[in-house]
Amino acid sequence: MRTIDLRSDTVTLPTKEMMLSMMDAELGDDVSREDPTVNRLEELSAKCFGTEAALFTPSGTQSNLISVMVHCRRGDEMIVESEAHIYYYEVGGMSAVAGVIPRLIRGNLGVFTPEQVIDAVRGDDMHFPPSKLVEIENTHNRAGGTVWTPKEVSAVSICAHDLGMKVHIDGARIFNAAVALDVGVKEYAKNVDSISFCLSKGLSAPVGSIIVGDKEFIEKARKTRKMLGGGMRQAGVIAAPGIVALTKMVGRLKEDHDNARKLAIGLKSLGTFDVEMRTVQTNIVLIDVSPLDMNSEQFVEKLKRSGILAADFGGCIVRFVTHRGITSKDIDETIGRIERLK
Ligand code: TLP
Repeated sequence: MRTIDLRSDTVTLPTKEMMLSMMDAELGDDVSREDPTVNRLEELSAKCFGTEAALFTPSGTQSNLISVMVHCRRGDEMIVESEAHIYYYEVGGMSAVAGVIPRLIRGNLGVFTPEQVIDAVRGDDMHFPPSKLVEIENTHNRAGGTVWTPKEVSAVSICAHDLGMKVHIDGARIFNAAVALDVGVKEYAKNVDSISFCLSKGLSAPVGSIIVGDKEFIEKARKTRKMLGGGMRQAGVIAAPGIVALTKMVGRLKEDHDNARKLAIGLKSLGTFDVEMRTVQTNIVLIDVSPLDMNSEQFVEKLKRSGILAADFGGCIVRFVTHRGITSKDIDETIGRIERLK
């Protein structure tokens, strides 16, 4: 029985073109900025987002941490959605390493408003930490891959700037958002101070993430990356597939979105558990298995026995993520196997 791996788009393997690009990559010492392939990836990324500069890092987690460390000082406060990846899944790095305290606000499907930001800022009373950063996650992972529109991002950013704060987007899956709305990622970069995005999720590169921003921000980010141990030497070997990811893989994300929708509709039609259709906007499907009198851990275990891998999202929520390794036929097979579960 073929295993169908819907745990995450992080499981995507590099394409043959990516593998070949590693063999041919021109290399140098990237800490001294002498790796032509890394330089090319960074230039390409900045161009793509319309920013002055970009920085290649080993992971989305490190990109987010670097961004927080550049935008904030220890003891500062950051306004963040209550289920944001940076708060939920990044080992508390924002506090443990950057010394930043989170102020949580609850979004609607991951999206919050300028009014909520205004409410969250408590001003410079003696008792409160300075609010210095607003973080937006697009697409929002735990909300189910939900999309912020450029207009929603701009409204929050303008408000944050008026209040003296910077804005960072965790755009690990920002290309999914852009493809879903048929807009360019430049639209998201217009009013924010930094964006991180991942090459190694739906875009299928084996490693890596990028931060984009203005020159001054990226210079500081480069130094902070070095401090965190993320200064890499002949990093062109991993940047080369990143170039393929950025130039060749964005268009195909629509296929993942179509497969996610097909999966959601198919699972809903089984009528055995709840499927939150409002959140099926990109490549993520969340189901609530409580009608089966099971928790997510038990259901994921049961799925595994039928050769389907999904992610335990806590409580009764199970997450399925579509990606390049999943075909439309795999979706039919998944729905069939779930229907036959005993
Ligand atoms: N997300 C992973 C897991 O960590 C949960 C996944 O399978 O979805 N921001 C967002 C929105 C993410 O979803 C992730 C990874 C990251 C940052 C971190 O990226 P990496 O794994 O490169 O550190």
